Amino acid sequence: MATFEGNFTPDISLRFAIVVGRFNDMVTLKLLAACQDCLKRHGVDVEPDSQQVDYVWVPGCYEIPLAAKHLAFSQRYDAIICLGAVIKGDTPHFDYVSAEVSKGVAAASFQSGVPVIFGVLTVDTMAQALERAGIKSNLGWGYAMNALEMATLMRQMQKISPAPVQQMIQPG
Ligand code: INI
Repeated sequence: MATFEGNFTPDISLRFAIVVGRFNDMVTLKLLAACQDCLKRHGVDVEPDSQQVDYVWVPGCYEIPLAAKHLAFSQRYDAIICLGAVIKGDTPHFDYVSAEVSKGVAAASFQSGVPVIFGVLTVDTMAQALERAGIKSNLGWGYAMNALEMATLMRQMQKISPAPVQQMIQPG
Protein backbone atom coordinates (compact mmCIF):
# COMPACT_ATOMS: atom_id res chain seq x y z
CA MET A 1 0.00 0.00 0.00
CA ALA A 2 1.09 3.58 -0.53
CA THR A 3 1.81 6.49 1.76
CA PHE A 4 0.94 9.97 0.55
CA GLU A 5 2.49 13.08 2.01
CA GLY A 6 3.30 16.56 0.90
CA ASN A 7 6.74 18.13 0.74
CA PHE A 8 8.32 21.55 0.81
CA THR A 9 10.09 21.53 -2.54
CA PRO A 10 7.33 22.67 -4.87
CA ASP A 11 7.80 22.67 -8.61
CA ILE A 12 7.34 25.85 -10.59
CA SER A 13 4.00 24.76 -11.96
CA LEU A 14 2.34 25.16 -8.56
CA ARG A 15 0.01 28.12 -8.27
CA PHE A 16 -1.25 29.82 -5.13
CA ALA A 17 -3.72 32.57 -4.35
CA ILE A 18 -3.54 34.64 -1.19
CA VAL A 19 -6.69 36.37 0.07
CA VAL A 20 -6.00 39.16 2.57
CA GLY A 21 -8.39 41.17 4.73
CA ARG A 22 -7.70 44.91 4.93
CA PHE A 23 -9.39 45.15 8.34
CA ASN A 24 -6.66 45.23 11.02
CA ASP A 25 -4.07 45.57 8.27
CA MET A 26 -1.39 46.38 10.83
CA VAL A 27 -1.65 42.64 11.53
CA THR A 28 -2.61 41.18 8.16
CA LEU A 29 0.24 42.92 6.32
CA LYS A 30 2.68 41.26 8.74
CA LEU A 31 1.08 37.86 8.20
CA LEU A 32 1.34 38.42 4.46
CA ALA A 33 5.01 39.39 4.65
CA ALA A 34 5.92 36.19 6.53
CA CYS A 35 3.81 34.12 4.18
CA GLN A 36 5.59 35.58 1.14
CA ASP A 37 8.99 35.16 2.79
CA CYS A 38 8.30 31.47 3.42
CA LEU A 39 7.02 30.80 -0.10
CA LYS A 40 9.96 32.68 -1.63
CA ARG A 41 12.52 30.76 0.42
CA HIS A 42 10.91 27.55 -0.81
CA GLY A 43 11.37 28.58 -4.45
CA VAL A 44 7.98 30.16 -5.20
CA ASP A 45 7.95 33.40 -7.22
CA VAL A 46 5.86 35.74 -5.04
CA GLU A 47 6.41 38.97 -6.98
CA PRO A 48 3.27 40.90 -7.96
CA ASP A 49 3.72 40.02 -11.67
CA SER A 50 4.43 36.40 -10.78
CA GLN A 51 2.91 33.45 -12.66
CA GLN A 52 2.73 31.53 -9.40
CA VAL A 53 0.91 33.72 -6.88
CA ASP A 54 -2.18 35.89 -7.26
CA TYR A 55 -3.31 38.29 -4.54
CA VAL A 56 -6.88 39.23 -3.65
CA TRP A 57 -7.67 41.99 -1.15
CA VAL A 58 -11.05 42.03 0.60
CA PRO A 59 -12.47 44.54 3.12
CA GLY A 60 -12.52 42.18 6.11
CA CYS A 61 -12.69 38.57 7.20
CA TYR A 62 -16.41 38.37 6.54
CA GLU A 63 -15.69 38.74 2.81
CA ILE A 64 -12.88 36.15 2.73
CA PRO A 65 -15.09 33.08 2.08
CA LEU A 66 -16.71 34.53 -1.04
CA ALA A 67 -13.34 35.37 -2.59
CA ALA A 68 -11.84 32.04 -1.51
CA LYS A 69 -14.77 30.12 -2.97
CA HIS A 70 -14.50 31.92 -6.30
CA LEU A 71 -10.77 31.25 -6.49
CA ALA A 72 -11.13 27.61 -5.43
CA PHE A 73 -13.83 26.85 -7.99
CA SER A 74 -11.71 28.41 -10.75
CA GLN A 75 -9.51 25.30 -10.41
CA ARG A 76 -6.52 27.55 -11.25
CA TYR A 77 -4.78 27.12 -7.91
CA ASP A 78 -3.15 24.29 -6.02
CA ALA A 79 -3.83 26.01 -2.71
CA ILE A 80 -5.38 29.21 -1.42
CA ILE A 81 -4.19 30.99 1.70
CA CYS A 82 -6.65 33.20 3.58
CA LEU A 83 -5.15 35.82 5.88
CA GLY A 84 -7.15 37.89 8.33
CA ALA A 85 -7.38 39.08 11.91
CA VAL A 86 -10.54 39.12 13.97
CA ILE A 87 -9.97 40.95 17.24
CA LYS A 88 -12.58 40.71 19.96
CA GLY A 89 -13.95 44.09 20.93
CA ASP A 90 -16.84 44.87 23.20
CA THR A 91 -19.43 43.98 20.56
CA PRO A 92 -20.80 40.64 19.34
CA HIS A 93 -19.45 41.48 15.87
CA PHE A 94 -16.40 39.32 16.65
CA ASP A 95 -18.55 36.21 17.10
CA TYR A 96 -20.44 36.72 13.85
CA VAL A 97 -17.35 37.48 11.81
CA SER A 98 -15.21 34.67 13.23
CA ALA A 99 -17.99 32.09 12.88
CA GLU A 100 -18.70 33.02 9.26
CA VAL A 101 -15.08 33.14 8.14
CA SER A 102 -14.21 29.77 9.67
CA LYS A 103 -17.32 28.04 8.29
CA GLY A 104 -16.94 29.73 4.90
CA VAL A 105 -13.30 28.85 4.44
CA ALA A 106 -13.97 25.22 5.34
CA ALA A 107 -16.92 25.09 2.92
CA ALA A 108 -14.90 26.62 0.06
CA SER A 109 -12.23 23.99 0.51
CA PHE A 110 -14.51 21.03 1.01
CA GLN A 111 -16.88 21.86 -1.83
CA SER A 112 -14.16 22.66 -4.37
CA GLY A 113 -11.63 19.98 -3.44
CA VAL A 114 -8.89 22.63 -3.28
CA PRO A 115 -6.88 23.21 -0.08
CA VAL A 116 -7.89 26.53 1.50
CA ILE A 117 -5.67 27.44 4.43
CA PHE A 118 -7.32 29.13 7.41
CA GLY A 119 -4.79 31.85 8.22
CA VAL A 120 -7.16 33.91 10.32
CA LEU A 121 -6.17 35.03 13.80
CA THR A 122 -9.07 35.10 16.27
CA VAL A 123 -7.85 36.81 19.41
CA ASP A 124 -9.00 38.99 22.31
CA THR A 125 -6.65 41.93 21.88
CA MET A 126 -4.48 43.73 19.34
CA ALA A 127 -1.48 42.86 21.53
CA GLN A 128 -2.24 39.13 21.14
CA ALA A 129 -2.65 39.58 17.40
CA LEU A 130 0.71 41.33 17.07
CA GLU A 131 2.40 38.64 19.17
CA ARG A 132 1.22 36.10 16.58
CA ALA A 133 2.14 38.32 13.64
CA GLY A 134 5.78 39.00 14.34
CA ILE A 135 6.36 40.27 17.87
CA LYS A 136 6.88 36.75 19.25
CA SER A 137 6.40 34.56 16.21
CA ASN A 138 4.67 35.05 12.90
CA LEU A 139 2.00 32.51 12.04
CA GLY A 140 2.05 33.71 8.42
CA TRP A 141 5.12 31.56 7.88
CA GLY A 142 3.30 28.45 9.09
CA TYR A 143 0.26 29.13 6.92
CA ALA A 144 2.55 29.17 3.87
CA MET A 145 4.09 25.87 4.98
CA ASN A 146 0.59 24.41 5.33
CA ALA A 147 -0.20 25.57 1.79
CA LEU A 148 2.99 24.05 0.37
CA GLU A 149 2.34 20.76 2.14
CA MET A 150 -1.28 20.52 1.04
CA ALA A 151 -0.59 21.66 -2.54
CA THR A 152 2.10 19.02 -3.04
CA LEU A 153 0.02 16.40 -1.22
CA MET A 154 -2.97 17.00 -3.48
CA ARG A 155 -0.75 16.66 -6.57
CA GLN A 156 0.19 13.23 -5.22
CA MET A 157 -3.41 12.31 -4.45
CA GLN A 158 -4.57 13.39 -7.90
CA LYS A 159 -2.50 10.54 -9.29
CA ILE A 160 -5.05 8.17 -7.75
CA SER A 161 -8.06 10.08 -9.04
CA PRO A 162 -9.04 13.69 -9.73
CA ALA A 163 -10.65 15.40 -6.74
CA PRO A 164 -14.45 15.09 -6.76
CA VAL A 165 -15.71 18.66 -7.12
CA GLN A 166 -19.18 19.41 -5.81
CA GLN A 167 -21.50 21.88 -7.42
CA MET A 168 -21.37 25.37 -5.99
CA ILE A 169 -23.72 25.22 -3.00
CA GLN A 170 -25.45 28.41 -1.92
CA PRO A 171 -25.78 28.82 1.86
CA GLY A 172 -29.30 27.79 2.96
N1 INI B 1 -13.25 42.30 10.04
C1 INI B 1 -12.08 41.72 10.35
O1 INI B 1 -11.39 41.22 9.45
N2 INI B 1 -11.65 41.68 11.64
C2 INI B 1 -12.39 42.21 12.66
O2 INI B 1 -11.94 42.16 13.83
C3 INI B 1 -13.64 42.81 12.37
N3 INI B 1 -14.46 43.37 13.44
O3 INI B 1 -14.19 43.09 14.60
O4 INI B 1 -15.40 44.08 13.18
C4 INI B 1 -14.05 42.85 11.01
N4 INI B 1 -15.21 43.41 10.66
C5 INI B 1 -15.54 43.75 9.29
C6 INI B 1 -16.16 42.58 8.55
O5 INI B 1 -15.19 41.60 8.26
C7 INI B 1 -16.78 43.05 7.21
O6 INI B 1 -15.76 43.56 6.38
C8 INI B 1 -17.87 44.09 7.39
O7 INI B 1 -18.82 43.68 8.35
C9 INI B 1 -18.60 44.33 6.03
O8 INI B 1 -19.24 43.13 5.59
